[in-house]
Amino acid sequence: FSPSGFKTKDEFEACITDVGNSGLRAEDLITGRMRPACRDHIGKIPIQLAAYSGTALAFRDRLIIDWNKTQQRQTFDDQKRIYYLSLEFLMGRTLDNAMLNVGLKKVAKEGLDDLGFRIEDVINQEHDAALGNGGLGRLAACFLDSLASLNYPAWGYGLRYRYGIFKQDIENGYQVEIPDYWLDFNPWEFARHDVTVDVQFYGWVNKHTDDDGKQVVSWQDGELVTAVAYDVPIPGYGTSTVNNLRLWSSKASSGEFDFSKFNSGDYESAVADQQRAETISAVLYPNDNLERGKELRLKQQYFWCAASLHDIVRRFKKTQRKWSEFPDQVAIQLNDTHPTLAIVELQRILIDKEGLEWDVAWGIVTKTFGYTNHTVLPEALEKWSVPLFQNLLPRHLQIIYDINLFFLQGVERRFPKDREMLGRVSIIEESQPKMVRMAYLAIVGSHKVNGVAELHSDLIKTTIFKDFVKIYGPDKFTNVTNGITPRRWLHQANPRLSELIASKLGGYDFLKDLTLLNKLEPFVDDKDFKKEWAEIKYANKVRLAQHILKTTGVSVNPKALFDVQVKRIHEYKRQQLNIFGVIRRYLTIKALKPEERKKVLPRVSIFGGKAAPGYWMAKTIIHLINKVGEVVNNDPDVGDLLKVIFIEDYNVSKAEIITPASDISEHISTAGTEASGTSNMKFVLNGGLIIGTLDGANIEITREIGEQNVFLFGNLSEDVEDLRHNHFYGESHVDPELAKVFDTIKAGTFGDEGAFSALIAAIAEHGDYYLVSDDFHSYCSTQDLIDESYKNQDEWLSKSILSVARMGFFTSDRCINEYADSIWNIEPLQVKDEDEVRART
Ligand code: Z16
Repeated sequence: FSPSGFKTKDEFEACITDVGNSGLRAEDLITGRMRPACRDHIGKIPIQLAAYSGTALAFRDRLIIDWNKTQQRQTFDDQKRIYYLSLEFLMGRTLDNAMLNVGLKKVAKEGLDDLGFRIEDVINQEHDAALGNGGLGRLAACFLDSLASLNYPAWGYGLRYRYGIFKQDIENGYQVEIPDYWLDFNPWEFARHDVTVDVQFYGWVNKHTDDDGKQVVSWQDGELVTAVAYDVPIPGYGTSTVNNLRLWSSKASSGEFDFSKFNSGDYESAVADQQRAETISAVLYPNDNLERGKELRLKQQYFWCAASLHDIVRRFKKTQRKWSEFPDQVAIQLNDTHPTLAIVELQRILIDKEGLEWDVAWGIVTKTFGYTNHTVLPEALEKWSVPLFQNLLPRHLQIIYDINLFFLQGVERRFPKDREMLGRVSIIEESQPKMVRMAYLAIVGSHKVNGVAELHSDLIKTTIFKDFVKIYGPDKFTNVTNGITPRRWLHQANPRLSELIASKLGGYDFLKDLTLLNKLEPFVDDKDFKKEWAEIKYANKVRLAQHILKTTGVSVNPKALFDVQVKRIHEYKRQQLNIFGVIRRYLTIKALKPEERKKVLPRVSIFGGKAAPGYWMAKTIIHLINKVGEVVNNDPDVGDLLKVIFIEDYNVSKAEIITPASDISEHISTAGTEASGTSNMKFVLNGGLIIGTLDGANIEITREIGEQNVFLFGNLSEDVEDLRHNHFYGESHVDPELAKVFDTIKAGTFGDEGAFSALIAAIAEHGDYYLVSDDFHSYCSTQDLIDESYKNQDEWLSKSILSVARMGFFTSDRCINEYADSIWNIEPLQVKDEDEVRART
């Protein structure tokens, strides 16, 4: 038995009391290697923390072996690889997932039990890896899980932020941001001090002609920053494949950095130089669906793209192939426009460093890249000012101008009569200052562009990228509807439901082929099955109620209907519509006579989500939710009939508790604004029903699970433009029920009414861009319908079961297979039978 090869609980125990094969004992971890804050707490929490590190290191050792094997096999096999470039990877916790993927959670549970630990407590010691904002970052994490589970040779590339998304505290009803320093003890990363890349910034471009009369271009001077690789193992479920996520960390370049300054009295400026370099990977920008054009953000983007491209090219060159074979070996997917500079960087490497002709190089580049768009919101589309670019990346700006020139020449030839077209599609916007339009650059430099749900993919073709469809034809644009990994979002988050399903389906195969869930349909009339289904939901609600009590001090009745909206706070996602609806409900209850109140279905309205620190209106919405909660939760007329909860610091590990506990969840964005949404999928997969607009993936969810199982409301995306127009030019008025809600707020019922005036004015006076008033009536009557439906528990359960049975389509495994077939042209690696894993818990 080797420490990393444990199979039984006894071997596992030996392993963790000896802390894997690291030579450390648990005491060493407490006294020697833990941060001082933990050492001070010896005897309180750190013993749990030691159990966590012991367990994590034992599993990590195990993963390393498969990781090395996978990497060797991929190198030996030398197939085409997919590189997923994402500025965000919202991974959450790793240990639980690793235990389940390796198939040894049961062994670990029993071993920890023997040693006097509860596995849940041990799992809860781990800090979330929160290197993302919301849907986009979590999608990248789900994709990594699917890529490994399906044995695709794949790498993720990202940034190793020292601070992830901020931690959210609520103080007096206001959001307060606390830095998320998460790297104190992270057993899941491996510093690769042997893998570094020097990345250049600023400087100037030298063009001259060499002896053969060939033009040579070089980018000179400026400053160098070193990228250091940190590798994170990504285990697949039920397979020995362990892929790699490579995150870059910035530090002062040893070539550049002047160590003599330290000694020569210039200590301060030496430290400043070092800090400036380290600043690049210091912090994740906390905006979701908003780009602000800050220089440091552009630096992050180039730093990460340059390091990743260098790494990819270095790996390719080892194979001694011709450059023309590059697209047969390498596919690169751009997760939004954040990594668009990778296109320019590859072109630069090929023409300036490798000496290829422009056209040959450009052919290779466009065959290599694919671009995924995640939004149509104009404020989220990246644009960089030309002067900023010129200063930071002078050579890249020249290449962009050349790309644009050749592109526009082609357009002019094809559409000689349409002069205005050139201005519309130019990569350079002729504004003051000029701007580089990154989405256009990404389209021109890729062979495929995809949206993330059907409606969204149609919308980009008919609105923001309409001209490009004319230029390239419709085949360049495609749809890949988002998905989620059922391993984390069903099996891990809701183990009892997963177990019940497995008991009926004869095993856990559905976790690898989610369409097998349809075999649940016959059980929709099975009384015992339904009873168990209901009990599991109830148990999950009890667990959430305990969390709510512990964190907010409010006691909620788990028998009430749990209504959940958890996601980033944004006007387009319309948490304000939800809270206005809650206020209306409060007013309705207050107006009832005591005996009438007995007929009201108790409801708990649960909110969670972060506002970008600079997004004032979003913060106002959080404030209102909390103020409404204070009043409603303490009103004796209301009691259990209505509770309003704001769960602090919504993140991946909280989502794992919240998602399985919802009866209804809200996906109520203004039609046409939410590209896809992915929490909608998570909730339905866990047996919750949804209320939603005809937006994003709600539409496809409805198609799959049946209209009778979804509570739809609101205006359609095709009518939004006219409605907005009417707000200004037609007769428009605030919905009368909504007006009563506004009056209540203005009367000071929820504290200082001035605090909320901007929120009301946006709707009543400034054009109601998000159609809150237009949709209010329809929203409220649909909520009333939900109350009625919930009273018929038998029918409700049938809807819940049928919905789960029909969710097979929304696995991220299906997405990844679609990307692999239609965009990347890659095949899974054959994994030998003896390497295939192992009984599962
Ligand atoms: C983001 O999370 C999304 C889009 C975007 O432009 C930027 C960020 Cl940080 C989200 C979309 O809003 C959401 O609808 C979608 O489901 C998700 O990306 C994944 O595609």
